[in-house]
Amino acid sequence: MHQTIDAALGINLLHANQEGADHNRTHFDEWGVTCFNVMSSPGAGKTVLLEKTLAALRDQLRLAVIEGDMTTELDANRLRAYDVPVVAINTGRSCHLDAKMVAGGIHQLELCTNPRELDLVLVENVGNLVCPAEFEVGEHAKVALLSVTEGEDKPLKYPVMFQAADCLLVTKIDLLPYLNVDIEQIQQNVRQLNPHATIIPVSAQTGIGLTEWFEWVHQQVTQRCQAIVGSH
Ligand SMILES: Nc1nc2c(ncn2[C@@H]2O[C@H](COP(=O)(O)OP(=O)(O)OP(=O)(O)O)[C@@H](O)[C@H]2O)c(=O)[nH]1
Ligand SMILES: [Mg+2]
Repeated sequence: MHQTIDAALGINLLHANQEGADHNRTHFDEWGVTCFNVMSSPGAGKTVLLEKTLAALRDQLRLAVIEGDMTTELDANRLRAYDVPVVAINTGRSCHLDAKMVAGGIHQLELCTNPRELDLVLVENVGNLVCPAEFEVGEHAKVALLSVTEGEDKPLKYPVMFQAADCLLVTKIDLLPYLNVDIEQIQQNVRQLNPHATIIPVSAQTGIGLTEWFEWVHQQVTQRCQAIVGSH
């Protein structure tokens, strides 16, 4: 009985969240802005990747960040150094961002910039390998990171994020010489769950793979612009 009530509550929660996510996406679409939801377990390298991305692309694309963390503005402050609009959301006890929180972030963004002048909003989700993938926030693409230090089995044990990802970055590959981990096996395990994801091995430390990532970002933004022009 309790299980039935819990399941129904869960479905209602996800349904309400989905409506909020669709609402956020409608705003992004009206403004001609692409939005990525960047997700991983804690410490896989999301903020370092965003730092590299802001540094490399801020002269080519108009960027903004919505930064989700349970507490503190530590990551948000790291990103503010790149002179792009950064909004911090503290989720308190919640282990993921939801659509309502991101709607609040979007309104804060509107106070500090004209969203119609942006090309891309990067949402860094709370570090967690499970829950963020269940709650859409209005993104056009999901970007998941898995660091090589986490092991080959993680996609199979925690499949939801890997099934949903449009792009998977296998991070910290500079550490491979020091680990007993098979990067081919990581990629095969992801492929088994999600044959269509773009998989890019990267190291933010050495820069390997970052050019491919930047090209993927550009491609997504261009595709969205063309879709908007086509719909008018
Ligand atoms: N060796 C190596 N270390 C990295 C790389 N990328 C990130 N790191 C390190 O990994 C640690 C965590 O990086 P963050 O970017 O803060 O990770 P995060 O995913 O944003 O972490 P949370 O926001 O707490 O979930 C830091 O000490 C980084 O310097 C990389 O490519 N190679
Ligand atoms: Mg971070």
